[in-house]
Amino acid sequence: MLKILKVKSREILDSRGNPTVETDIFTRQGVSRASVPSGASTGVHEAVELRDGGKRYLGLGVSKAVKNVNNTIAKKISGKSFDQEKLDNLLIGLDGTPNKEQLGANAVLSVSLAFCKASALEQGVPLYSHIANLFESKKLLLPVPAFNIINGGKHAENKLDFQEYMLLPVKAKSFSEALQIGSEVYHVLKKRIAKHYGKSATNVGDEGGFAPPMTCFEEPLDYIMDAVNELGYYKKIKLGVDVAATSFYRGNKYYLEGSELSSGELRDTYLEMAGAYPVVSIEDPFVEDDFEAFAKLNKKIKGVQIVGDDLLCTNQQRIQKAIILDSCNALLLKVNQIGTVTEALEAAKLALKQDWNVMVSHRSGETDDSFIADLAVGLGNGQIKSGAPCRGERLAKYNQLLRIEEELGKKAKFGGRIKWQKR
Ligand code: 2PG
Ligand code: MG
Repeated sequence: MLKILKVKSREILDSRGNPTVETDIFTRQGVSRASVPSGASTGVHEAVELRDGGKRYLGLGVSKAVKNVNNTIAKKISGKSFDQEKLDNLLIGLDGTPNKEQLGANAVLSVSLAFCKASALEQGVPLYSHIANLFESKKLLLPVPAFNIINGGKHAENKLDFQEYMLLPVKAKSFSEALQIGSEVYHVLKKRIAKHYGKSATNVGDEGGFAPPMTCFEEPLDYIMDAVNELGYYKKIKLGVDVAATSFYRGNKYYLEGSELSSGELRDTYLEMAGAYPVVSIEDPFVEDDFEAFAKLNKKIKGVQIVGDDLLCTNQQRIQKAIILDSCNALLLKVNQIGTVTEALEAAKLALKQDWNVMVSHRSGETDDSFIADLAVGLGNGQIKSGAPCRGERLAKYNQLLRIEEELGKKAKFGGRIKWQKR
């Protein structure tokens, strides 16, 4: 049990320049600070991010959420002792709604994350070790990074409908080698895009990937593969996409690159894509509530993980439903979709018990908080996505993984849980 002496929350800005919540928890050992990220392509079933509305910050202020921490939550937890589960249960009860709309998931999560860091500090262990203990995980594992190097969808002002085109150096020997591969491919890709589309096409989207004026999903995949081949990394890498299909779904149809597709036609498109490119990960291939369409693809496709993000929203009930219907075989784990560390760990546990893969994920609006890097190592799930190997808020996570790798030395194992090749 750890005694909380004081709690102090404030409004800061995220990587898109929008307000978000940062909270400090004071214990006898010192101050532990955490801030929360924010999505753009948010699932409707996510926990609620409390925003002020009104004129200030164009309605996006979080002063109410900050007040909820500094008043309501602080009153209940200051001077009292907790472990993570006890604190999170108190926060869930204090909010009292299924989606944390009363206090705001942003308010609740900032406290939950800061407390997790404070607990590691109190025990004098690294955050990843503390998370591994909480998770009862036996192994620490450096995750394979999924670098989102071309941005589309809601993260960029171009015509690409798929939101993210990712490079996964699955056959790198270590996390540091994976990061090096990611960085080299990123820079060669930049030159190739500049050559064909002009320099302004190398401007980047929200997650640090390029946002060139490409128009069909094959183009980014071709450009990435050309850069990979130029560098001789063909055998070391695989590709992934986050389709975020809800963003181009209207009235029972998918509007992809000017064509109107049924979910069956879209499924065939994915099957062709997986045949033509070394794609091993497809996230949110269909609209967020179509568990059946996911299941049909999951059944047909081989050697590819089908990742539920908007579909699952890190929510145990939705994961349970996807398990029953066999809708996917991987969970995208976003702590702010559910709002507490305990619930996020439970969601991961449920998925891993089913032998699913788990990919720990950032949000498109981020801060320099690197919690998810430690989270991935502590869970030992083997995968993380934190955007491109570019922009400070993305690299805060990748650089933390470098430090962890250094600290673990010979014990630093890399990417072991990923089993898509066998599927
Ligand atoms: C996603 C995420 C993160 P956002 O869809 O997976 O890449 O985007 O945070 O906008 O939901
Ligand atoms: Mg997604």
